[in-house]
Amino acid sequence: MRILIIGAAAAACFTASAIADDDVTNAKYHAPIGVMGDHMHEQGEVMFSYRFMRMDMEGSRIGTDAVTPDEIATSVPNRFFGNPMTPPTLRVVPLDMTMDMHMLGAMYAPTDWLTLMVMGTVVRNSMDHQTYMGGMGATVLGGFNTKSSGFGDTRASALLRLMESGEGATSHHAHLNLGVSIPTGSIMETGEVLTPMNMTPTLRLPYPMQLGSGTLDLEPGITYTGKSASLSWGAQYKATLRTGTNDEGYRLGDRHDATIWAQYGPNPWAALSLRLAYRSQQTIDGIDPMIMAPVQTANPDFQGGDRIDVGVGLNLAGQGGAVKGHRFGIEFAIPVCQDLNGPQLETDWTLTAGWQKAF
Ligand SMILES: [Cu+2]
Repeated sequence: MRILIIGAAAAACFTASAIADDDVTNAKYHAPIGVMGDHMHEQGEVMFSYRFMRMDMEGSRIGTDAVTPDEIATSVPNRFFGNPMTPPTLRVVPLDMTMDMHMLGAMYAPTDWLTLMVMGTVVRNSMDHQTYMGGMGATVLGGFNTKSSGFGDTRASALLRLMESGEGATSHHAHLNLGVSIPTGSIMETGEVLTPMNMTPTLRLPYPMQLGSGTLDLEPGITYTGKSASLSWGAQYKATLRTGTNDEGYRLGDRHDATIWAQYGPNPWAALSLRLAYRSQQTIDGIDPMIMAPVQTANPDFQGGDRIDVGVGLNLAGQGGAVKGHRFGIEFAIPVCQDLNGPQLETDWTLTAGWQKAF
C-alpha cells in the first residue's frame, strides 16, 4: 500500500501540468540517455549528470560467424608460438565479460554559443575464461575469472553552436563536439590466471580488461537535433582519434561512432525513443610486451570491428514537486549486426540508465 501511495505521488509529480515548455523540463528535448554531448545549455546554466552503463558479452565470433571455445582452442593460431613453452594454438578462451561504467558529468555554459563538459568514469570489468590442458586437444583443464576496476579515462569537451533555427512548429539545432579524453585510466591491471600447465601466476591482463587507453585521444564530432510538437530527432557523428603511443608500447584503434534517433513525446514528462548506432573500431597498433598469453584478448589484431545496435529508451522529466527539473533516462540496446576482428567476444546487450539536473 505504501508503495502504491509513493508511486501515485511520484506519478503526480511527473505529470503535474507543465509550467514552461523549455529545454529543462521537456523529456524529448534531450537525446536518449546513451548519447553523450547531445545538447547545449543557455548562458549561465549548469547541469550535473550520472550515468550507469552495463555491457554484457557472451560467446565469440570471427567476423560475423559464431565460434565455439573448442574450435578456438584447437584451430586459432597463437601469435606467441615459437617462444619457450608456448602452445601452437590458443589455450585460454574467454566465455563472457561484463563491463560496468559509472559516469559522473558536469556541463556549464559560459555563453549561449558555448557549453563546456567534463566527465569522470569508474569502470569495473569481469571476465570468465576456460583453460584447455597442455599444448593440444580439446580437454578442458578448468575455469577462472579475472576482474579489474578503478578510474577510467576522463573526458573534457567544448560544444560549439553552429546553428539554431525555427521559432515555429519545427526547430533545428547543430553543434560541434570538440573533445579530448585524458588518460586517467590504468593500463597496468593484473589478475591471477590459470595456465594450460595448471599454474596460477598473476599477470598483466589483456587489452579489453584495461581501464583506459593510455593515450590522449581527440574526440571531434558533430551533432544535429530537431524538434516539433510531439517529436524530436537527431544525428551525431563522433570520432575517437588516438594520439601517439602509450607508455606500454601500443595504441588502441581509432573509433568512429554514428547514430540517429527519433523520440515520441506527446507530453512534456515522457518520451519514448528508437535509436540506431553504428560503431567501427580498428585493431591495436603495437603491442604491450607484458601481455603475452595464448588467449585471443592478448592479440592486438583480435580487437575492434563493426557493429550496429538498435536501442529503445525512455526519458522522463519531472514537472513538479520533489522531482521538478530532474531527468531520468534509460536505454536498452542490442546489436543487429556484428563483424568482429576475431575471435572476439560478441556484445549481447547494453543498458544505460541515468539522471540529469540543470540549475
Ligand atoms: Cu546538459
